[in-house]
Amino acid sequence: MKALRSLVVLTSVFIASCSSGSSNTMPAETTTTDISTTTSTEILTNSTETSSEIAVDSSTTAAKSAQSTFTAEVWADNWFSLYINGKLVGEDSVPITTEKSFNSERITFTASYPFTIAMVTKDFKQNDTGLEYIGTDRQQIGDGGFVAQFTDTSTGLVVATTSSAWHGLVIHQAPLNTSCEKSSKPEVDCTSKISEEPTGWTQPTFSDASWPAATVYSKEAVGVKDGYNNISWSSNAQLIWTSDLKIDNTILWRYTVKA
Ligand SMILES: [Ca+2]
Ligand SMILES: [Ca+2]
Repeated sequence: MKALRSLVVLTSVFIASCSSGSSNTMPAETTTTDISTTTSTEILTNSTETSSEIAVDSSTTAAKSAQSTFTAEVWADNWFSLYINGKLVGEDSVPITTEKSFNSERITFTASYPFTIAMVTKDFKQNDTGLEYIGTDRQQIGDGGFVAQFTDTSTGLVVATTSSAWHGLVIHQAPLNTSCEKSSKPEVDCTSKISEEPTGWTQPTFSDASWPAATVYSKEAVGVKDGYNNISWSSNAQLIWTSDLKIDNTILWRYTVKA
């Protein structure tokens, strides 16, 4: 059997009660499907449950009737989470603690136009040195990269893709001194720059104007593999990261899909 398809999640929905009483939340369903074809049994047995709460951002009946269902398809080296209008709608089913993780995911959510996509992407690192395979002959600085596309299921059209129009903020950068890569004491020798997530950064109202634009990379530069090949990518869906594939390890991303 070539394709290992595991339906990972089917979730539930919470109806949040609003203290103001003036806005409504509506139940929605989020499905995350692990579509990796890696031969790792780790993936086969992996199972996660994601609960999400998807808010309808308007209190009007008219806006609610304009809700559409979207499918997000994502391949990340190595991990991601996805927020729509400030609400978590899904995340990579293979934890970031897994060294080799190149699965892809499909996540379904509902929203109305315009909506704000926010994502966290993480390149695997063993610890704050930014290195992987520490203490082995493969000890190195790993690299990142990811691609995503969003399809409006009512039309079948891809309405958003990763590109240089996305803005990204690095919050974990290591090692700053890449000369520590082969150190026998990287925890002592490697330096890092680690920041908190800005308050409210997933919200539509947050301004990312000061965040740098994404850098686009080739498939070869990122080294796409495994789950990447299970998705039929739009020609507009570009592999992105910050300006440094190696030392920028955790990045916050934002992109708004226009009405
Ligand atoms: Ca990596
Ligand atoms: Ca890295």
